[in-house]
Amino acid sequence: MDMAAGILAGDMRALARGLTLVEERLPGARELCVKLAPHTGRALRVGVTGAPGAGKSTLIDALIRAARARGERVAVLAVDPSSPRTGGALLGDRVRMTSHANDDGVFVRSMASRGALGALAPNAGEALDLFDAAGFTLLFVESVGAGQADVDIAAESDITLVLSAPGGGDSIQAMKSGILEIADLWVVSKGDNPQAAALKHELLAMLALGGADQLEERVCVVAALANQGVEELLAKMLAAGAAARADGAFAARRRQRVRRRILAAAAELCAEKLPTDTPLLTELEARIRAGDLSVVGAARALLSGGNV
Ligand SMILES: Nc1nc2c(ncn2[C@@H]2O[C@H](COP(=O)(O)OP(=O)(O)O)[C@@H](O)[C@H]2O)c(=O)[nH]1
Ligand SMILES: [Mg+2]
Repeated sequence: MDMAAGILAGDMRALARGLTLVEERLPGARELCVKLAPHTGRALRVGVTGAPGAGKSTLIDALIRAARARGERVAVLAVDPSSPRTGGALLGDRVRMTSHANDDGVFVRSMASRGALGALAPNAGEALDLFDAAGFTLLFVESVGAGQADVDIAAESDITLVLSAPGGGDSIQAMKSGILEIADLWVVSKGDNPQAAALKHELLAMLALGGADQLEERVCVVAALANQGVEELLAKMLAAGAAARADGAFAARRRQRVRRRILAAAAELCAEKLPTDTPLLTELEARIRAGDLSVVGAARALLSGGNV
């Protein structure tokens, strides 16, 4: 059986091999994605972001349990910053989620983020497509909240959860601007911590200032370790997913996602084509230094083969 057929039939080994192809951009990856594309679009994709230690993996683990009880098949993509220093965090995720190791309705995979700390792996979206084609109905992608990663994670997800934990340095003010805006649901994690209620109020106040609507429903306090608020959060996520499916928001987001991928791939192809050492580049560089041309002007000239 070929790999695409194997994945569609729910063969987990074919899925694992397919994920490696996509992650490493090995030969056959593109063809595989083309074959699977018509079989994607059924699963609900949930992005989970927040600072390291905010409780993302613990929450996902609890959500998996609740979702399995409802008959969902769940796959998790844990995007790990590739720095060797954070190897321990990855190991922590693996250990935590092994509680589902004997359940074939749960599949957990980690992926190195490459690029900047926390940036979503370029092929994370394609990995989610593979999960989707393999018949998983609820997909989580966990990523460390840091600038671009949040934008990426929101773009590849149907629903985005932004976690913040009480105590420590993870105060709302410390969160990067922009991260709060991408959230569909805001989660105060570690609800068993006495400071959780204060964090919720701080969050509500800040979001109200920013003009966010339906705040009371969209801010959730969850104590994942004690399994409190998990079922409620899952119910909200599934309801939001169903509503988005019904009103067309889902389909619109999916179209946007494919367009975004085309543009990213096009930008990459353009970058590959650019010369890095030509007489034209030397000339443009000299003209910038002489005050005759701007950097953007030079870039335009480079793209158009020398016409300034
Ligand atoms: N008290 C408490 N601690 C929690 C809770 N959820 C997670 N933690 C702890 O917070 C730490 C970081 O959790 P983890 O899920 O790895 O965070 P991540 O880096 O965001 O994935 C771990 O030591 C967890 O045991 C919770 O609900 N209550
Ligand atoms: Mg984690």
